[in-house]
Amino acid sequence: MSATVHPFLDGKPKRLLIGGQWVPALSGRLFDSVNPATGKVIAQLAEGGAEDVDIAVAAARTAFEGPWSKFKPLDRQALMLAIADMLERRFDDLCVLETLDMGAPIARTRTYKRWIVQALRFYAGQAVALAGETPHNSFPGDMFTYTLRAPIGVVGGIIPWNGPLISQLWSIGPTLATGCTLVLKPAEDASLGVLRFAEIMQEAGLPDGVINVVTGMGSTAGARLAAHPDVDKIAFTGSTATGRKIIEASAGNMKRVAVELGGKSPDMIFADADLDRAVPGAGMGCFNNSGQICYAGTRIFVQRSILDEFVERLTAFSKTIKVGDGMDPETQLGPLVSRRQLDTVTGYFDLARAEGAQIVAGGERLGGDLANGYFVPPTVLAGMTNDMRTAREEIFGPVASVIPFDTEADAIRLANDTQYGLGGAVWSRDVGTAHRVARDVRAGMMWVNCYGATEVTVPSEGFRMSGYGAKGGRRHVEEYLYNKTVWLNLA
Ligand code: TXE
Repeated sequence: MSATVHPFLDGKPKRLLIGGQWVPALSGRLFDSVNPATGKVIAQLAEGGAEDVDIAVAAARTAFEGPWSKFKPLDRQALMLAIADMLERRFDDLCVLETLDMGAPIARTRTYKRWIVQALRFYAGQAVALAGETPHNSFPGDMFTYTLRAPIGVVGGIIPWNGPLISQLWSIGPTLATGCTLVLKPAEDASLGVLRFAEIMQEAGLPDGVINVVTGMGSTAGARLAAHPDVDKIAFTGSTATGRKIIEASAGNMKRVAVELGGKSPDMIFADADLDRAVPGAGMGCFNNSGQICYAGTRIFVQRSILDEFVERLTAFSKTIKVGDGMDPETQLGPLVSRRQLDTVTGYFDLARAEGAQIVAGGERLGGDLANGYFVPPTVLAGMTNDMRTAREEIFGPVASVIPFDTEADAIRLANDTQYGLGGAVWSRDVGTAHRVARDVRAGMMWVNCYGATEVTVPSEGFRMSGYGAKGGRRHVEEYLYNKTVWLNLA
């Protein structure tokens, strides 16, 4: 194991959080957490299995029906605000851990602080804004009707590795706001920040069993959570293939399901766009977090009259990006998360060559000082068509496919020629073009003259094979509640 660089990495195996206690997996099994910048093991974690998930679900049920149900909205709000305050003071601790665990540059993980603290405060506000309705009815006799918005119960949160500190908030926030309880299964490639976050929540007063964390494999712990008969809802973020399994597994007890899945989002650059903004905007819209973002703009459609200039400028821009160990504050792109992800992405480099694409920037694993880590540079593919596999499949690496179009109608047709529907952008100075394209592309999020703006107060959700279920905004909170209609006979 590498030298300790963070107090949380003290050489002791990490445990599961179940019912407020930190416990080993019942099987005693452990798995390694690897720093993708060095390829070295930085911690060992308990490998929770189906039997640990069962105990965690029981603890979540006990908390839901017991002490936690006595927490009034103002009490839940106070807890969330206390967690937000504590995180605000401790955030450096978390962002360093996230960088060591999954590779994202510290310059990026530091920016999560604003987002996470604001998210907790937003959901804290929602806790005191839950309300039913008193609809007027026309039922014969003297009847009074009202609706209650009741917490759905025990939620299973299954999250990926590409930004776990943020991903976990998408289920922790609405769980605490509504009075649900949670069993969280982080990704095997990046669980450390989630475990540390749970410790901080406990210090801030989180009651036992309200949030439980079971680290472990997707095929065992994750699958059990998705199929568990006493889990009322699954909130999943991850691949489309696993999302389909989650939906199937949830059918056993008709769980509510929210799935945020993959994408192959279009970014359309019209000839009248301000290229000084569009080139870096589209570039980082694709390369950010080493391309490991669900809504990354990986298909860059460029109007033919500016194609050569755009490719030249994007190539030049990609070469200015500093790739390296995320702990260096100058680093803009860190490594890919794992050896497996590295193999996937370099496999697509080979496929792109075989399909006849021109690799005008990047396209090789980085060596030299970075040879032990899982580094690839920003990669620009030209000579592409939208029907190549490289342009159709989610790569989840910093790989931009540049594809020409002629007319606005072509751009929209190509943008929609995908199984996905998560995000997309249009760059143009013409307000009509911008609005028509934003209206006609079938995706859950569209950006005009920018890429990737998101905010917890604003709902967003995928479409088609990118999944369903809101994240952010009031709608997100509503998905953790069910509607109960009560009829009173006043006669
Ligand atoms: O994803 P999985 P993986 C895409 C991206 C990436 C590919 C594979 O293209 O290259 O998926 O990544 C848990 N039942 N995205 O294999 O399998 C797993 O333990 C229940 C896009 O890492 O979806 C982890 O916690 N759970 C994406 C979580 O699911 C299961 C983010 C995600 O892992 C399970 C990540 C099962 N049968 C990958 N199998 C995005 N949309 O942001 C696995 N898991």
